[in-house]
Amino acid sequence: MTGSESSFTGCLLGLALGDALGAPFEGHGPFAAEVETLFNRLPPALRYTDDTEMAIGVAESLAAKGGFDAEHMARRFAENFNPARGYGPGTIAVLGMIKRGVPWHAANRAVFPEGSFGNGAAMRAAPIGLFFAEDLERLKEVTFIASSITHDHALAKEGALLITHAVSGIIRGRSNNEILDELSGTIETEEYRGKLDAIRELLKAPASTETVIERLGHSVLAQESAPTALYAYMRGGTDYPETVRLCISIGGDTDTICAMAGALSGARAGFEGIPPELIERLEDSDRILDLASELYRAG
Ligand code: F2R
Ligand code: MG
Ligand code: MG
Repeated sequence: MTGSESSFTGCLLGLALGDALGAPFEGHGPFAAEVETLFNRLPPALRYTDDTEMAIGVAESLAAKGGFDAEHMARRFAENFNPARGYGPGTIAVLGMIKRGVPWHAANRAVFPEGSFGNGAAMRAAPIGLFFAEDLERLKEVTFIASSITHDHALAKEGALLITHAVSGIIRGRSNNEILDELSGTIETEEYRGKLDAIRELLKAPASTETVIERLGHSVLAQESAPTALYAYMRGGTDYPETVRLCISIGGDTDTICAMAGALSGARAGFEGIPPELIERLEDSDRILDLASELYRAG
C-alpha cells in the first residue's frame, strides 16, 4: 500500500475529529473570538456526526472487500445509518429506500431528479483517496460511483473528487501546487475550474474570512464547501489544530468543512500530528484507529 500507516490513521482521525470539533458551530458564524478559546474549553466527549459515520462506511466496505463494491458500500451506509447523527434530508430519504430494498441506482434520484449536489458524498470520500492513491483512473471512477450511491449530480461527484484526489496527492508526496495542477487536469466542470483558480489567487496573500466565503462559499452544497476545505488545508497545512480553527472561523457547514480539511491535514501530518488530548476525547477513537490500520493492510 502506498503511503504510511500513520498517514492513514492521521487522515481518518483528522476527518472524525474535524467533524466532532466543527459540529457545535454548524449553521452559524463566521466566528472570530470564539475560535481563539475553542481548544481551551473542549467538552469531555467529542461526538461525531453523519460525516464520520458515512466515512466509516466507506472505509469498512473498502477494507472488507479489499476493493470497491458499490452494492456492499450502499448496504454499509444503510446499516450504519443513525438518524441522530444529523444527516441531510435527501440522504435520509435515499438511505431509507436502500434499507427497504430499493436498489441504490433507483433511489439516488428519488428526491432530486437530477441527483443531489449536497456535500454528503465529498464529506465521506477521503478513504477512497487513501485506498486508490496510486491509480488515478480508478480513483476517479470509484469516487464517482461511490458518490452516486446517494449523490448522483456531477457537482457532488466532482466535489468528492477534489477531496479524494487531494488525499491521493498527499499520499504520493505532491506539493500543494502540484495537487492544484493535477486537479485542473482532471476536473471538468466550469464551476470547479473557477474555484481552483480562486484557491490559487487566495493563497497568494492573506485573505479575510469574508473574501474566502465570497469566493469559495461555506454552505452544504458540494461546490460551496469542498473547495473551501481544500483552501483551508492548503493554508493550515500540517498544523492540524490551526486548520480546524480556520475552518470553524469560516462558519456555515463547519462540521463538514472541518471533516474534509481535517482529513487532508491529518493525511499530511500523520498520526503524530494530531494532538493526543483530542484523540482521547473522540468518540470511538479506538475503532477509527483500527479501521485505518485495516484499510492500510487491505490494499
Ligand atoms: N444535515 C446536516 N445538518 C443539519 C442538522 C444538524 C443538527 N445539528 C442535527 O443534529 O439535527 N448536516 C449534514 O448534512 C450535510 C450533507 O447533506 P447531504 O448528505 O448532501 O444531504 P442532501 O439533502 O442530499 O443535500 C443537502 C441539501 O442541499 C440542497 N440540494 C442538494 N441537491 C440539490 C438539488 N439537486 N436541487 C436543489 N437543492 C439541492 C438541498 O437543500 C439539500 O437538502 C452536511 O452538512 C452534513 O453535516
Ligand atoms: Mg454532519
Ligand atoms: Mg455539515
